Amino acid sequence: MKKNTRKRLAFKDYFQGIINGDKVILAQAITLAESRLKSDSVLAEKLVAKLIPLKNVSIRLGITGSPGVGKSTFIEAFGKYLTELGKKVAVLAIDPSSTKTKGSILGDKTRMEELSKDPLAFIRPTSTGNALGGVANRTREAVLLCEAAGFDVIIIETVGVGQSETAVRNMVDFFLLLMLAGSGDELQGIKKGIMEMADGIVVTKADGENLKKATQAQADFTHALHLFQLPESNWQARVLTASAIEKKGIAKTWEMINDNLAFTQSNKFLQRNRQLQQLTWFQENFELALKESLRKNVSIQKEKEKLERKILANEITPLHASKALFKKFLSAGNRG
Ligand SMILES: Nc1nc2c(ncn2[C@@H]2O[C@H](COP(=O)(O)OP(=O)(O)OP(=O)(O)O)[C@@H](O)[C@H]2O)c(=O)[nH]1
Ligand SMILES: [Mg+2]
Repeated sequence: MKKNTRKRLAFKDYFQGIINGDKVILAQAITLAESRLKSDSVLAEKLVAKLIPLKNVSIRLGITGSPGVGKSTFIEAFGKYLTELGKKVAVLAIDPSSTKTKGSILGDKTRMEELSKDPLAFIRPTSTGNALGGVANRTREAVLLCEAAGFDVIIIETVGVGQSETAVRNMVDFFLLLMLAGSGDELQGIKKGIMEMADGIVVTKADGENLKKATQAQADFTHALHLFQLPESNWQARVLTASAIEKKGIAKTWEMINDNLAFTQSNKFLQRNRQLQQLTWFQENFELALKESLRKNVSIQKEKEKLERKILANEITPLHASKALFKKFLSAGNRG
């Protein structure tokens, strides 16, 4: 909506602003990367390419958990802890729910109120909207832009609703799962997959009446994790408890992350993982480009509709139809 009225800066102004760590310009550059306008995304890509060689080496953290588990409150406390250590912290909150309402984003802003006022922090809610597969791309670009702006720790927050977790897992060094004691989280099959991706679990809201349950859940999750095979990093995931409200377990979480980084640095996994993530990025983009060219190709789309009708009329099998379409794409498709 406001795309048309948004003022665009000159390339050198984005570049210089980011190098200077200017948060306003950083935010504008991320908007550019998220824009659906071709000219914007081209400019953003150019910017990222030019900034990559100059970027700071940061720690990339993914934080996930079910709605209401306490992600934002935890990040607020954790982020404040880090800025007090003198670290510059960027938070990119991916919000898959915000197509319909802006509620969650506004909520996040108020929940991270202190952190958002902190001169060492930068908070950026990102609506995934209806971006088709482009979310991962945009977030990666945003990460690189934050690194170029000198941030030491980049936190990517995502709600635990499936797809976005895998995407975030593929762009971070450490993946933290927040869980609530006695919420039934531990029993759900879906959670097992997410637990297997985690380098650490923090049982949230370990305070007041909840403390005992949280300590029990810690033991249960630790037991469950030991039943899993060790991941490629060979790192045994740990389980902690924390209370963001009482500021407990925050320092321990940072310690766990640092232990993991030291461990994966010494066994060389850290570096290799980042390289593999580069390859994933490459592959995903190539596939996106293929899909895009397919979608835009009028003659292929026409042929596709024709074949769809034939499939429905039982005149051709889906397998034959897909082969026929692919053949057409190979011969003429890429010329439009
Ligand atoms: N007792 C207690 N309550 C907490 C703690 N952390 C968060 N809460 C409460 O739990 C509720 C949800 O917290 P959020 O931080 O918004 O949770 P979230 O995971 O970011 O939620 P979504 O963004 O909606 O997925 C709020 O009412 C918080 O006040 C904690 O450490 N202790
Ligand atoms: Mg939140």
